[in-house]
Amino acid sequence: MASTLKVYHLPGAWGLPTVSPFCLKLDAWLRMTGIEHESVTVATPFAGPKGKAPWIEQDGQKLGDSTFIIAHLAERFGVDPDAHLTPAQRGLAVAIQRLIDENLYWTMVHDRWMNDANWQQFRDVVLGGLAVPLRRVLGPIARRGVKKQLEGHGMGIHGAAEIAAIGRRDVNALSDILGEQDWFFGAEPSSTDAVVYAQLVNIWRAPFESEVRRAIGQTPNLVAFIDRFAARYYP
Ligand SMILES: N[C@@H](CCC(=O)N[C@@H](CS)C(=O)NCC(=O)O)C(=O)O
Repeated sequence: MASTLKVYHLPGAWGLPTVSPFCLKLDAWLRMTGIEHESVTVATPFAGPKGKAPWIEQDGQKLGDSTFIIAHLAERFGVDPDAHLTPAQRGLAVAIQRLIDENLYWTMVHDRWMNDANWQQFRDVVLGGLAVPLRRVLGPIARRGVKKQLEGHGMGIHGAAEIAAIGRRDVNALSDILGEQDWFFGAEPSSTDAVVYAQLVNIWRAPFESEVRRAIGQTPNLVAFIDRFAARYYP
């Protein structure tokens, strides 16, 4: 018999089970599919097989990366919340996921970590699982590491106003794709809704001033979408 599926994620705040959009994406997808598991909160992502959160462990095997994990679990448990999608919608689902995971996410990282006022608050959230003296030492080191990641990705070479414009454009694109629909692909939720919710709610619910957060506030259909998803999967 298979051992319990363990899902490792970073700590939560602001009423969210985790402040990591990738961890929340997986958590939301697990809620959507009803796969039984044990959630384990970790203070740092370093024990994961890729040094990032989330990761899972079952039968002595670890697997990292939310997208690989979801593909693995869908096959292992024979579930597919995307079964109703047309080929064109499947293509669009990949494009939306890339927009969020590979672009919009990095605007949020910039706003949380590089904006001084936001960082004063966020450091105690993101390092909240560590003892206070360790937090004080690790905070600046972690911040320098994230700055390097941002530059390596490419987002970090832009100025704050440019990053805001990039994020605003992503948010408006998502709003245009959703339009009047309840879910990104019509009347039934799919994995894309978990991807979008996890990222948007992490910007929307965080008490940080940012242009991207303001952009979400100016798209009533996305705000309604966040509330709809939360009401259905996080009542
Ligand atoms: N592609 C990965 C990205 C995971 C990721 O970047 N997780 C962040 C937390 S939101 C992390 O663990 N960062 C730690 C680090 O980069 O040192 C996924 O989809 O799971």
